[in-house]
Amino acid sequence: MEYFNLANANILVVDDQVTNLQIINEVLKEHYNVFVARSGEAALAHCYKNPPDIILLDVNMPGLSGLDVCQTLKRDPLYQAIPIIFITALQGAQDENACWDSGAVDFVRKPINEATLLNRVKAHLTLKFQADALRRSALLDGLTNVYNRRYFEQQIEVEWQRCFQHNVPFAVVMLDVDHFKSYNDSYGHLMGDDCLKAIAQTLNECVPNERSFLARYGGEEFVMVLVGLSESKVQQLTELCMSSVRALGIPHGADGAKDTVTLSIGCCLSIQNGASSILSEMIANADKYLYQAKERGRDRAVV
Ligand code: GH3
Ligand code: MG
Ligand code: MG
Ligand code: MG
Repeated sequence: MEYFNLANANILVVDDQVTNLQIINEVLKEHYNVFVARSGEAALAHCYKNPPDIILLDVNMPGLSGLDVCQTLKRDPLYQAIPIIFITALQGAQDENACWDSGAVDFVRKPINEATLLNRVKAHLTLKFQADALRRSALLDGLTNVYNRRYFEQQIEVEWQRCFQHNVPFAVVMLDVDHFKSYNDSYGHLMGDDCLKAIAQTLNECVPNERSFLARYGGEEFVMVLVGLSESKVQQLTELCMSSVRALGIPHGADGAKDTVTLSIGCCLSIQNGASSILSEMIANADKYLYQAKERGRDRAVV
């Protein structure tokens, strides 16, 4: 069971009445980082800038109501995972149903009971952190801890669309470990696994910016998606990937290998292919260039 440090949790408390904010803040501030907002509009602005781990939300406020805020966040894929607890003086079943229907995870009545509020917040934060951990692990490769194929397939589509719309250069880089079958045959699969982990970590450190990423494509093959790099920068980056892996100095004395573990790289740039190029064709081309790098003797990049 993973341990979650709930004390790092950020809580946003939203209420139009300052006294309510003060009372709730007093209860929570010993345990969590508490932020407050005095309107629905301010709450949304806070979330977009600094998404909290949980929101305690008043229902009746002038301007955007708590229900409006909840519905808005639940519609947005970026924010829908934030749990929302309504805190309200409303008593009727209809009002309560409206809160649940808007997507809240819980409902607490005013005047608040300190123990009830603290325990509910703790329970929902724990669930939120568990769900976050599951979501993360669904997108990471179990052996190397870099992104997995599933993440690659989702994210390359997203980045490709954005780059295409805004005319930003885009590159797909396929990286394959040379003579890896004979590495396993010589050193065993456990050392093979360690080798893949070290390579993945090194390549991950070569990722040049926030929107670019590395994923394990399968077996001993990785893929790097590069966003916003000129052709010469892409070329420098492929050199950096190869030299960083060589610099690990992992011995590989088997037939054909170059004493240390090396990579071959195939890279396809959107600039070369023209703005009309199709994503699947770019991936196929990167693969074709990788094959050429292998044929020409490995330990090289074909861009
Ligand atoms: P080339 O230089 O042409 O790429 O040759 P290669 O031997 O690297 O390529 P090949 O496709 O023949 O073999 C890939 C090997 O990678 C075979 C497979 O056992 C190994 N492999 C794939 N995934 C893993 C893994 O998770 N751990 C280990 N230890 N080996 C793996
Ligand atoms: Mg109110
Ligand atoms: Mg290989
Ligand atoms: Mg391969």
